[in-house]
Amino acid sequence: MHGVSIFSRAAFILKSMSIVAYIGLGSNMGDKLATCRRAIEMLGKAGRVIKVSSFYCTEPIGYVSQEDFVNAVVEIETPLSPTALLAHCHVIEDALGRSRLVRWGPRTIDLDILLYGDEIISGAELTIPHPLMAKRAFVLVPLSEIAPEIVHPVLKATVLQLLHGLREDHRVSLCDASVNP
Ligand code: A4P
Ligand code: MG
Repeated sequence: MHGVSIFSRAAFILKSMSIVAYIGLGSNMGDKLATCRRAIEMLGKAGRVIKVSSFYCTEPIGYVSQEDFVNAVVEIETPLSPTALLAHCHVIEDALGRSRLVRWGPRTIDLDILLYGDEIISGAELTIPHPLMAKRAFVLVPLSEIAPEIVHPVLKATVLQLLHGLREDHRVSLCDASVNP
């Protein structure tokens, strides 16, 4: 009985220390949908996955001679610090065969921490909010599906407002789950 109460107290403390974070997923090599699904399963080890957006098929931005991407966003409640969460993301990327040959180039999976509560972090290894999130439809479309009213802590605008203010028109469409894009 005593053990149970210690356990539930520890669970309560962990939960009260948890932060809600948003992680963007992108894949444009191999079985993109399956890789994204596997990455989401593995994110379950970093906390409690609360929401997952639809999968979107998106035109590549930055380095354009590559295949279309599958992009999605996950909401996770995590007891991990931002750097520990980033390290967990790198472990998942490595396990799913990510190599880093070209910046913005093809990848089996890319995990970006978009938001971590309302924290603002500006370091050599980690910048939160993700510096380019507000300029990218492939992030804002899935993010607005699961968290339209979340406020960007630097820009002080909701995700929906950022999406409506977006000037780029790169293609972002729902993936047809029956095919591997
Ligand atoms: N890093 C700093 N802040 C963060 C953060 N908030 N989340 C550092 C994750 N990582 C962060 O990342 C390089 C370094 O960024 C990491 O070591 C980490 O310490 P990377 O994943 O190795 O390289 P990358 O992804 O090629 O570079 P970067 O700058 O993260 O590019 P993005 O922003 O991820 O863009 N087009 C479409 N349609 N869909 C896409 O998903 N993705 C990219 C890559 C380009 N075009 C795309 C897509
Ligand atoms: Mg990245």
